[in-house]
Amino acid sequence: MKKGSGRFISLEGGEGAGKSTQAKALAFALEAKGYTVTVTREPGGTASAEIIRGLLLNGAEEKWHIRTEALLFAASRAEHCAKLIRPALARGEWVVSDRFIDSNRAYQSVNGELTDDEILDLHRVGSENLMPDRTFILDVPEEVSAKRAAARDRGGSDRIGRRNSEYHRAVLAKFRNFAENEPERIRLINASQGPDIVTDSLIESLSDLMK
Ligand code: T5A
Repeated sequence: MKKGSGRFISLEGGEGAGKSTQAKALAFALEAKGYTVTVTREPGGTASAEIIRGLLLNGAEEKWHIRTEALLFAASRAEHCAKLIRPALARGEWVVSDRFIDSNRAYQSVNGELTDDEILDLHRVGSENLMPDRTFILDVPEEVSAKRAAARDRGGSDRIGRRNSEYHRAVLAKFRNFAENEPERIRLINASQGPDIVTDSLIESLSDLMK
């Protein structure tokens, strides 16, 4: 069943905040309301973008310079937007993406080498500035996020997940800052609660887009 026009939702937050869990649960809840939903993720989402994901997330920390890393995330997103997200939206579907541009803005700017404007410039060139209609930052205290990430990874996190706690704390501060500065698009969600309660909060915060 298909209803209304397509909407683009992204889920953001630190490692193990529950984004993948909520992407599936949100899609299920939207489908129950009669929407057709495509669930996807970044980096990745298409066959070629998943190859870039492997390049980015496997291997040693020093494998990529931070500028190369930012470009590769932008390249993966360009593929994802052109081949999966835009076509799905054009068909009138809802798209729920586990991470998108705000992860790029948060993770690749914390060391100060790249500015937010530079990362947004890459997005303008690569993805013609496609922005989500709504972005949820799943906010959990550091200790909860660490526990959930450990349960998920069983000890082996990826190249970026392995960065130290100071780095991840700075990423979380960036996300909270985005929500404060862009309140219309970006909503901070308390994701420490049980999964069903979190999904209910997401659905409630989408009511204006469902009209
Ligand atoms: N990255 C990404 C960048 O640096 N720049 C970019 O531009 C982009 C797009 C890969 C890495 O790439 C970086 C960020 C990352 O370091 P990823 O694969 O999304 O990105 O990495 P993670 O954030 O680590 O991804 P996950 O998607 O695996 O974690 P989630 O989705 O946040 O957590 P989830 O849902 O898998 O849950 C983790 C555990 O917690 C439980 C789950 O059952 C699971 O065991 N859980 C809950 N438990 C209790 N209550 C709840 N509400 C729960 N929700 C989930």
